[in-house]
Amino acid sequence: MQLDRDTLAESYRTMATIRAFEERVGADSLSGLIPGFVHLYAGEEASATGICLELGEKDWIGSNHRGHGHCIAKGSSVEGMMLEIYAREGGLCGGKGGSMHIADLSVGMLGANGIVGGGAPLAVGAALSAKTLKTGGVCVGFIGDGASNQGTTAEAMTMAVVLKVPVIFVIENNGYGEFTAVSYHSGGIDLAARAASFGMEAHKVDGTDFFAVNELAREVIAKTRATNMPAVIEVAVNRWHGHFTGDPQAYRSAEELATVRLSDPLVIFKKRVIEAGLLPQELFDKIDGEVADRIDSAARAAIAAPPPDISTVTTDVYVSY
Ligand SMILES: Cc1ncc(C[n+]2csc(CCOP(=O)(O)OP(=O)(O)O)c2C)c(N)n1
Ligand SMILES: [Mg+2]
Repeated sequence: MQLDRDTLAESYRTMATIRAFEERVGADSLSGLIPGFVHLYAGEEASATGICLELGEKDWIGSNHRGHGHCIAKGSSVEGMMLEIYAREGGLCGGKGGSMHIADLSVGMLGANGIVGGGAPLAVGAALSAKTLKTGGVCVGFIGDGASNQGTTAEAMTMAVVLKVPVIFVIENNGYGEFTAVSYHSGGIDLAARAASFGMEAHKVDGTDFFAVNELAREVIAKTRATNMPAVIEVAVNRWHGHFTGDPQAYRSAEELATVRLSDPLVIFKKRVIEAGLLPQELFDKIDGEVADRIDSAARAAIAAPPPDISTVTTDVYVSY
């Protein structure tokens, strides 16, 4: 394990924050407190956290409709995100974007995206700008297994290889595109191998294991940063909830739903770190308590906040350069 104790504790805090955030937002969505669709990232925490730990201020991420975990791992304020998701004044996008359109350029988060496959070209564009402006930055484009079938993704991968830009496509393979299993929607092929056929190095990793994700990310991101060569990481993750909150998941067996929760990335992380004698159980308990308080305060503040004023409806539409 190459990470120091502080980094281990902060990485756990990030994963625990994503989990608690998603469980709260899920419950409040079902109660009708949140407008619009909400897609939860619970179960997939080690992917965003392990990858984003290797990114800095000059780096960007592109995201998708299941983007809360990506935002939190890249450093967005959970308070600002809550206000945004509950459609309140002061949200990261003025309370006008909502769950599927949170963007936070202040931390290099290019935006969640309701268009499946829409994030990959944005990631290539950001990587091209980093290369052109010689910032030393890279861009990670988080896409799903379903999005990896999109034409936009194929075009983005082609472009990335042709232009040699520092982009890392992270395919979060959670086994489903909406309600259709990956074995059917992708024709049973190997997603990393297909991505590799565009001319990139492609890797696979177990997304329930934070350490495996992080070690691979460290190696791949450093190489892309040094060479401008794009790369792919396929992360095998488990989607704990339905495609969106309220999806009864009739297409998954009770056994499958129970089994995926046996590989909880947070529990796996804790066990490894405690057994290695690096951090005590008490510290994890303390972090869990602090995270629970923070999420509860953020949600309460969002519920109490006013909606955006009607006069803002036409603002923030265009960017002035
Ligand atoms: C262009 C486009 N087509 C279809 C949809 C409807 N849609 C929303 S999410 C989704 C599945 C995405 O699957 P995946 O990329 O695996 O992401 P996951 O939801 O599993 O995280 C689809 C088809 C959409 N939002 N945009
Ligand atoms: Mg999927």
